[in-house]
Amino acid sequence: VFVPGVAAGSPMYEQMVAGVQKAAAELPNVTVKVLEAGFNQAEWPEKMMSFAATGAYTYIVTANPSMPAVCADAAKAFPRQKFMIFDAKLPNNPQFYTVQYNNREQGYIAGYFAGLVTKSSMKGATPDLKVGAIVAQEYPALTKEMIPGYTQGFQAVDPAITLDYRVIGNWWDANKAADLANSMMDAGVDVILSIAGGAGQGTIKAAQARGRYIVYFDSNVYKLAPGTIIGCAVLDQERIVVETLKKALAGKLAFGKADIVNAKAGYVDFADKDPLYLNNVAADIVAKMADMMKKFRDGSLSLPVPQM
Ligand code: RBF
Repeated sequence: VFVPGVAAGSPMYEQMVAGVQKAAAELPNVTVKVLEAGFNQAEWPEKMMSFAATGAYTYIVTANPSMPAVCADAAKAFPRQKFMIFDAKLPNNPQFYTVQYNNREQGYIAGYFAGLVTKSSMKGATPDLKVGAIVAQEYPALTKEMIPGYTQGFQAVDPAITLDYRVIGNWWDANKAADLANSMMDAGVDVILSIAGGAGQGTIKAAQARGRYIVYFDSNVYKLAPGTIIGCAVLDQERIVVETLKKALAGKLAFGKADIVNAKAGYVDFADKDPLYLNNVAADIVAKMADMMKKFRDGSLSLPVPQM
């Protein structure tokens, strides 16, 4: 498992590692090595090359949308090496299996929730119709899918709602994230979407100190800050990692294929069964979210598949 960053605090990476370990525990003769490649993205291709050069791994498992490009040289140098990349897309290369999420649906779910909260009379909601997003880094899945989906979601609640959007510049600087959060809260923002891995801790702490709200991406993390993190638009990366590894080890995984999964299939969802959600969110918002999520889950609402 090649973690492009650090697993702790990064929901998608924590789920990937957990999924691989779970599959390995259930399958005979599988051993797992986890390499954390750290935050210097310029070093990733070389680290991937060294990882593949060992020849020790039947499959290299990794995750994030930049990894097909990061793996390219290693794949060419070691044509028998197989890669499974989650949260990414690379079709038509028999060394790779990839699966991406419908991040537009994920963004919409977070945005619809944020819109309901900013319009509400919940304790931490301000009179301003302003929602926030603090992101670590810009990349196509974020700027073309997640943020447009988020915007579509809160505008479906009220077209007058506006977005305060800030970029930290890396995935680790919690102090900078807190500064950005405080500056947007000064401007009247009451609910902030965090897509920033470990740096998001700063956003959470800042919102907690001022009684405002966080909507989170990827994993159910209500318990990190109950009553502050009040909505989680989740991806079931752990489940798809387990399923994919089991298929591969049974000789049934179609390498060369690029899959995409969505809310109807249950891999993109809203964590709305947790008491830390139900007990901390106004009942009318819970009801409106349930109506909206029912449509995603039964397929009567769906958003276009990302083309990137
Ligand atoms: N997500 C994290 O939680 N932590 C990270 O360190 C991290 N690093 C990333 C680096 C790059 C170059 C890219 C493109 C994405 C990264 N992601 C990271 C984002 C992650 O793959 C996913 O897009 C978001 O978590 C939203 O689902």
